Amino acid sequence: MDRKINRRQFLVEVTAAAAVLAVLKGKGEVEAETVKLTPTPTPTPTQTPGPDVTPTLTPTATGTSEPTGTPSPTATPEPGQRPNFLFIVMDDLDYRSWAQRFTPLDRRHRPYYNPDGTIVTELPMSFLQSRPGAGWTSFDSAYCVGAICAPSRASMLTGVAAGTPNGHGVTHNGEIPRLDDGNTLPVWLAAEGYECSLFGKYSFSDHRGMETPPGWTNFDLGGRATTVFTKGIDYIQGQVSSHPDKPFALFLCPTEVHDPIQLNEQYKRYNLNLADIPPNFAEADVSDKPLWIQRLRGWPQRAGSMNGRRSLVIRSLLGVDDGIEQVFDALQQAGQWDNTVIVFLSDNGMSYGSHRLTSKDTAYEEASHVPLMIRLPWLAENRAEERVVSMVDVTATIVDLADAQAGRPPLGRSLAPLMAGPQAAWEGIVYLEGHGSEKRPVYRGLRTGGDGIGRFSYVEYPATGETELYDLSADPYQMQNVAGQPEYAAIQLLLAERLAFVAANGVQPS
Ligand SMILES: [Ca+2]
Ligand SMILES: [Ca+2]
Repeated sequence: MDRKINRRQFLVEVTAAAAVLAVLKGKGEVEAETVKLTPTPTPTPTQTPGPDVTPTLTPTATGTSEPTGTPSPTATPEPGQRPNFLFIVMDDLDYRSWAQRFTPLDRRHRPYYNPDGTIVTELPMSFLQSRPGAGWTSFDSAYCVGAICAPSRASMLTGVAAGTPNGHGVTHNGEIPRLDDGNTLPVWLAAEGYECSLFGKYSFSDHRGMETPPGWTNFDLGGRATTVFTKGIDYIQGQVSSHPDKPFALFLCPTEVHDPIQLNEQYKRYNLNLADIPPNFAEADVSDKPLWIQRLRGWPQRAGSMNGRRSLVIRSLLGVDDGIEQVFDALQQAGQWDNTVIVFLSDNGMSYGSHRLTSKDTAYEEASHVPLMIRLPWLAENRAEERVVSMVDVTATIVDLADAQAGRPPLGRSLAPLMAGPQAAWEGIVYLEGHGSEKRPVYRGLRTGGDGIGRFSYVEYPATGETELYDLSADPYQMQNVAGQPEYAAIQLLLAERLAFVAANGVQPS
């Protein structure tokens, strides 16, 4: 593993391995093409099949739902002008719950119909997902580094992993005191003249009254979206009147949709149907999985409880979406809409019974794949990006757009070129890690999907020597671990080598 590794060489080797794999698979059992040399849309397993109908129940306010307008002539902010940043950081919101269409039902549990006779379906955050005001990139393959609250949020604030040599050290919930909070994103932004504020959740089980960490002007912990967004709106209105020329970075971090969920009044009696449960729910054959999965006992075997839980999540999101509309209105009224970069994301996902798991903190898709949307107000179009990105890329993006200096060697890279031009090169290899518990061994892994490499999930458990490799183009639900299978040997070797580099250095190769 001490062979010198660099990105260019990796691309050459992985392309060759992909060609070999394609030939091997052409002979036999696995049908779907595995490795593509150009980015491709993955099948989106989270959407219900059927006609793409426009929901009619809820008007989508000011949104434009598809690419409109002409490309921005500059694709950059005004020279010398630093944009504001608005972060909306959700808690435990998995990609599937966010992206999946559901069917609203009337009081007698009947669906609504469109004029053409098709059943009305809705997205859980139809206002935000209408991409109001244009300039949005929907990153449909975004991953957190550690798939649990405090480690993930610390990665967002530092741009590094937890357990690598230069990591932030917050490997488990409750360990936020281990964070060197004098060297974080708000500190770097404050050094450039930003006023940084956080309303809501900071790490995990935050105690009110904790000392305000460096970099923050306002640091007001706790609260559901209704509370957090009200404070955010007050701040936007007050900030602009008191010092309109000072750029701000505003983090609104509601507790939704972390358990326990409380619903806004108007959604307590809201009825809906969900799409079918995914095939990896209560996975029947786990003989391909590591021992800790095989040893799980008492996993949910009926979908009802999991769908009940997810239905609650969706009704909660309807309320959060209403609040986001009010926050955006406040930005517009304050004259800051055209100068504010907006980032919407979640700290981690949730398993909902997939692979017999109910929670998070694993490398599986359900736990580590999160929603991510970013709006650059100087762009005129909306678009979706399928290539794989990481939450630490978001941190690098903010540093880039603010023209700030990161105080830590970044694990991620700025997404700004990717948002400005879909033709921009993007490797699409991100690092995943989890630091385990009594029953779950420590893992580290890579999720891939970008230029030159297909969609794979590769995970190692150093304590047990077990490995998992999923060929996600053929097996999006991770039903069959192909680690050790001869046709994947070349790909697995390259991924193992690359993973070893990142784990040993805390950065991607240059
Ligand atoms: Ca969380
Ligand atoms: Ca299986």
